[in-house]
Amino acid sequence: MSRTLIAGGTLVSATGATPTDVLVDGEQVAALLVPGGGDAFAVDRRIDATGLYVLPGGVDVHTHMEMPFGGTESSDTFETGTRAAAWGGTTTIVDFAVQRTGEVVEESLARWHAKAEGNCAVDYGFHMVLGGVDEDSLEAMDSLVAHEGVTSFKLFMAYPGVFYSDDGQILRAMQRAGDNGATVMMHAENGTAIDVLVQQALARGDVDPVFHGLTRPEAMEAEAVNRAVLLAEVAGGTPLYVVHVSASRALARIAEARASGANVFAETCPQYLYLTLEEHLGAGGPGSFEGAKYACSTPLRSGRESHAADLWRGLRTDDLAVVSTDHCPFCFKDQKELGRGDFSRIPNGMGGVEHRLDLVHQGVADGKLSLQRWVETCSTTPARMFGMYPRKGTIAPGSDADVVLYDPRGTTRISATTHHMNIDYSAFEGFELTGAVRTVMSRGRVVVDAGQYTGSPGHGRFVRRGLSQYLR
Ligand code: DUC
Ligand code: ZN
Ligand code: ZN
Repeated sequence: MSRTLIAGGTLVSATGATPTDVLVDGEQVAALLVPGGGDAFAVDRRIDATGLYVLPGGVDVHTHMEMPFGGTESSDTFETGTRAAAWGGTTTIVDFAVQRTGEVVEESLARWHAKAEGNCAVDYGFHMVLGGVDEDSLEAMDSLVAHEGVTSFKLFMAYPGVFYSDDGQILRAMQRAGDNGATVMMHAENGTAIDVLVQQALARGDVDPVFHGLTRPEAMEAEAVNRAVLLAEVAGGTPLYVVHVSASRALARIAEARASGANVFAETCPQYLYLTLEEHLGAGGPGSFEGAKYACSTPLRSGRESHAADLWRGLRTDDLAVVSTDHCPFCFKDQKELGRGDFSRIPNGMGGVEHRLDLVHQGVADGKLSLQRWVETCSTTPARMFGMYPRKGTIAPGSDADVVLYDPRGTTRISATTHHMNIDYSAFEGFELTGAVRTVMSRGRVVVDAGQYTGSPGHGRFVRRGLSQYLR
């Protein structure tokens, strides 16, 4: 067993920042020591963390590697996507295994295991998308929770004919989750109403990417969030986690449910904190297809309204508990281009798994978020929310030695020419951010250091998750 001492750094956790030395033994954290306290131990390697933050590895609980969607497949494989995650200081992902209508849930899960096993650079778990709620899939929920370490299920109120569940199906899945302890994750947009708006826009000849956002208005997200909150209440208080929240009114409904004491939780993603409908989805103006790079659902919101400021506030108040990426990359060439002349055919999604820690740290640099809250929303809470704590999400004796050394005075310049994701553009091209990942350790192994990747496919292991540890 090899021993490493990380000395001279400032340990940043969800509760504070303290000068601390960290002793790693094999794959786990062995001890936290006062500065200099590690000098008494014989170690194989000493990492100098002077001037650096030492934080628990990032936990991104919303990614889609090699996912068939929108007539194509997301462009990062488990190998390329988890390597990019490692570059950005994310040491655990939770990806979505997908059951489509008519498929057997256990077989779908097995397919996703086959894609990931032996290929991941960092540890990974799975949520299960239920594309067809029926007696068999309800039974499968019990079995995945009890035996497979899959304890969260995503349902869609959007995409009729693809992943869509109606209210009765949602209620039944929530009731089942209420019984077996699982968390229901919700894509909250009113898909049947949106489809009407989409058809009307196309009939008018409004085909540019910006109409992707204009046909998915804030009200459609807020309405669906409201319905999901009330269905979870009717189901007896099943834990509900709303994914990719982008709009002020959706957030307000979540805040209201939380103020009433409900087990309602939510995430947002960096794209909603930084990018807007006008500047990005509408890039290039009428006739331009540039905005296709920014087509994701829920969509980017208007920069003339207060969405981004409200989302930052939600992160401060815990109405938004988590920042994930919804990493679902499609190359511009040949993939996004499927939607030229018809925005409804643009594959929905953006790549971002590599830059979440930096983009949220910029909020710390700008005074929008505390240092502790950065670690809490990007690592500790996602680990607790999805049953991985304290193995993940903290640096404590016995936890996995997933550690990031972060230079708060460094600079990260985002560009498709330098990023490691398998995507031919960056939604954050040209961003210059305060802070930089210097060293990344995954279960005791240094996988990124001083601009070099030292990991390997297959190092990452499947994480069997327990029930949520974040319930109230
Ligand atoms: N929802 C997601 O969560 N990811 C990709 C596309 C979508 O609609
Ligand atoms: Zn979604
Ligand atoms: Zn997603």
